[in-house]
Amino acid sequence: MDPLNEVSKKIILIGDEAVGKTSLIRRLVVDQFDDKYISTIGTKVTAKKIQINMKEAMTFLTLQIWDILGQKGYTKLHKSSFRGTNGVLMVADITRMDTLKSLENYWIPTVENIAGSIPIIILANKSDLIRKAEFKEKELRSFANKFKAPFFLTSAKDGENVTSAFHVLGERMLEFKGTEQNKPRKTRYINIQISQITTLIDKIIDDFCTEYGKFEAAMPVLRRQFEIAELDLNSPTIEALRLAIERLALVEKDFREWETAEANRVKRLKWVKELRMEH
Ligand code: G3D
Ligand code: MG
Repeated sequence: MDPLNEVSKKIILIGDEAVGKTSLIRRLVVDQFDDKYISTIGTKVTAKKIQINMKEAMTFLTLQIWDILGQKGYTKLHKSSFRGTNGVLMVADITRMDTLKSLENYWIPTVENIAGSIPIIILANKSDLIRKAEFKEKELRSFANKFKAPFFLTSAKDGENVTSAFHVLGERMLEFKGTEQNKPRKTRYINIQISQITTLIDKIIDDFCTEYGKFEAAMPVLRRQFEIAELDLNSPTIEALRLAIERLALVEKDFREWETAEANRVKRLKWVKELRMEH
């Protein structure tokens, strides 16, 4: 047994809004369900070390867990976020059938297009609300079989299967050999309605990240400024977006020339104006 077997992998949790992604991360990392931790976790990449015993070898696996920002339609943002991902927890909410459909129609193809066929685990979260369930374990099983993925009924609230789900993903990633040759796959064409404001915010995020240089470093900055501007990516308003643009310009003036930051501010505000005129 090699006690010095240490590996680090990037994983992401994806799925529709409010399925419980942030809560699952919090449950794994701090073993809490309470909201008081929500402001710290979810603003950055969280690291969690787990131990995996396989074939008589023990591996210390550090999971870099990404709580992905934004729901469907943030295509540029997600493209950058999913890059380099080694494994995915695909999360649905057991009380909403549409969240399971979304995995099939949107999230799974989106991940496959960007990261290829990497290990995925399907989670039906909120198992504590089983009485309100819109789908049963049987349906979940046949759904997961289609993607040859393990599945779990989890509850971030009472903790059921949360640790197991992360562990099984860990095992799959350690077994997975495909990374080097793993070419992105073009799967089904995804046809969803995306609001114009979502498309615009996605473009502004991309623009800011380009200015900043490094995506991973730009993300916490964006999250922080969006928080201050009260810009909720899942239900954005024009007012909050304008404020966010002002905030980003202030930040940009710290690392870019004043003229460049100012030109970016004006350019982005113009995009917002054009959006308004189209209505
Ligand atoms: P998201 O990160 O996927 O958007 P959140 O989802 O983790 O923010 O959770 C969305 C809501 O679902 C939260 O409720 C959260 O408390 C609740 N939730 C998450 N996981 C579970 C679970 O396993 N069981 C139950 N009963 N609720 C859960 P609020 O009320 O804060 O919006
Ligand atoms: Mg969240």
